[in-house]
Amino acid sequence: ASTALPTPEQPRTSAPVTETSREAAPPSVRAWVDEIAALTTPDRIVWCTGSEDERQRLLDEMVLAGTLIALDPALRPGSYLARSDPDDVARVEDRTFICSRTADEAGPTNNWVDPEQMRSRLRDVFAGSMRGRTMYVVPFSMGPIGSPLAKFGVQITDSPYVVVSMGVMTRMGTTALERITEAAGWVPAVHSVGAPLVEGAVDVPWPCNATKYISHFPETREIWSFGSAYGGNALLAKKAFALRIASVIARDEGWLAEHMLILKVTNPRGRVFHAVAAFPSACGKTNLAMLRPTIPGWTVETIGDDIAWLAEDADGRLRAINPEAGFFGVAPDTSRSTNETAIETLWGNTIFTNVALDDNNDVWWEGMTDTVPDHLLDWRGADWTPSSSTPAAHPNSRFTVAAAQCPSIADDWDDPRGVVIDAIIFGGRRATNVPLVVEARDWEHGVYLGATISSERTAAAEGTLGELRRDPFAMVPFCGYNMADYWAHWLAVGESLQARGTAPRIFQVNWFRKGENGRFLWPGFGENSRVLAWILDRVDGTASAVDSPLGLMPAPGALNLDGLSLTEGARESLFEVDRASWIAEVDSTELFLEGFGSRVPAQLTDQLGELRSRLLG
Ligand code: GTP
Ligand code: SPV
Ligand code: MN
Repeated sequence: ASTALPTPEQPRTSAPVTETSREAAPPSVRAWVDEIAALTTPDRIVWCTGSEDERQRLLDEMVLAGTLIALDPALRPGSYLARSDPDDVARVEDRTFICSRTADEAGPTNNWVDPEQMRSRLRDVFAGSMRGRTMYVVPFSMGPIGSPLAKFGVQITDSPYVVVSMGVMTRMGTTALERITEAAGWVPAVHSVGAPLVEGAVDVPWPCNATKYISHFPETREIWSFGSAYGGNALLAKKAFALRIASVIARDEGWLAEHMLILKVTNPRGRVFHAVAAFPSACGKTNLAMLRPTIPGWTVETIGDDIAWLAEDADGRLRAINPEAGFFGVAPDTSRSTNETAIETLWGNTIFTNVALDDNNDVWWEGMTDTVPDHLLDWRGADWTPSSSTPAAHPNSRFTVAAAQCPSIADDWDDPRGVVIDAIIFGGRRATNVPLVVEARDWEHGVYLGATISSERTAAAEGTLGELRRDPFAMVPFCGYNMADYWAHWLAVGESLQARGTAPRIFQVNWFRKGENGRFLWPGFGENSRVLAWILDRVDGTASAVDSPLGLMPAPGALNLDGLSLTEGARESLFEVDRASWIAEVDSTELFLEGFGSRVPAQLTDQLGELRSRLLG
């Protein structure tokens, strides 16, 4: 019997109950599972069905084991808090490896290790790594099952937290397994927390290993992840498959796998648009995807918040699907005033990781409410008061929740055909220089804008906060091959679209420019609808623009600022192009491009030259 659901309108959080066994799997999956079991020597093997019963059983087991804390069901039904190991809180980019045949194929932005050398290291660390634990076999589909754009994978993991999270983030279980065929192909992903339980040892709430390997083999399309149970390190369908491996498949098959949100916008005249936007980690994708417009007549609906797969359809139009089925979103600063839609999505059936626990057994994080609770348990479980010197929630604390539970989810969000894309937006977190919005002159200029994005580092990955780094297309941590070849691939896709007159327009935005007082010049969040309106009016042919060295900017009056009280001079500062600092920017871009040697497409060095002469002109 199925577990009683908290409310009648609760959507499915995983696939329906169906009978399964290893017999449902094609021989290649069975043989691989046997091989990994022989290597990792788990005590038990469980083939996951994705049923509600299975999910509840795993949740109950994790509560008993101390991995999860059940929140008060009257306040937040079906919801749990996980506290990770304090050393396992974000993606580990310096332990993320692209093991292509040659270092050149991985390119200068990836950590490359020779595949044979990595295989032998992995064999050593995975040998016996699941002793005393259960090995779960987790079949999944990225994209609506039956979509021509969808792809299958199977993750093996010894973490029940990962199983339950994969059940939210993907279409997981028997419905996926039954459709995996040798012909369709599937991506194998092996994951172990790397903490075998030897005879009589007691487990810890969040097992992991100080040594981590997040390894990808682009040629054989394999993923091996060891030592972490956190987010992108461990939910291998997400960044490892849907971006790093998928970007390689996409290059070979002529489509695009991108770190992009997808949204649907309806203008006051009822015209529907779809747009995608790539911003680096923790730079506003979830917030833009769930935006509530502050300007009248506009509606924004959500299709995806992190990853988009885009391909040309039979009519030559670029279509996008969201390969995921859930959100793994940043908690801090999510509030009714910044992202009311997210707050409403999180009413129940949510797994929170590394947020604070209040005295009512509910969650809290910095920026959630105006008033700060007098007492909390912080993300490590220690007493916390407003006078504490460390944040109550970890800066990269997150929520995991089904997309179907989002009140702004679009009716076409899981359309197997995907949605036709009208605009592509690139962005980053830049306190200086980069204007609020710029339109690219054409596809090549748009690719230049995407390729030269830089952004201040956030807590989404281990590293120095605030440090400026290049993050082309927001894909530096996620591109499975040489970034210069990736730019060439974007140019090739654009050539085909431009030839058919169907290429989406490309824009660059920056919500994070600061004034001299160090405060954001732009209010952001719902007010970003004003920028979206200009972008889509440009697509519609109804908004005017003026030229600038950087590209096209809103003509005076074209950006709707009605009812918005910007500080004195903010409108000008948001669009200011300081020639001296832009020439410095161009110099640094030139050095950056030189790092890729002769692989850099000539179109991009041409764009750089044109930008320099416009700035000097
Ligand atoms: P990942 O899940 O790591 O890929 O992040 P994301 O790109 O989805 O970023 P998200 O929307 O979660 O936002 C990250 C942080 O930026 C949050 O703390 C937001 O509150 C903040 N943020 C988002 N949009 C805006 C904005 O328009 N203005 C300002 N000032 N902050 C924003
Ligand atoms: C990101 O870092 O871009 C995320 C979180 O979306 S993770 O899944 O950990 O990659
Ligand atoms: Mn992301």
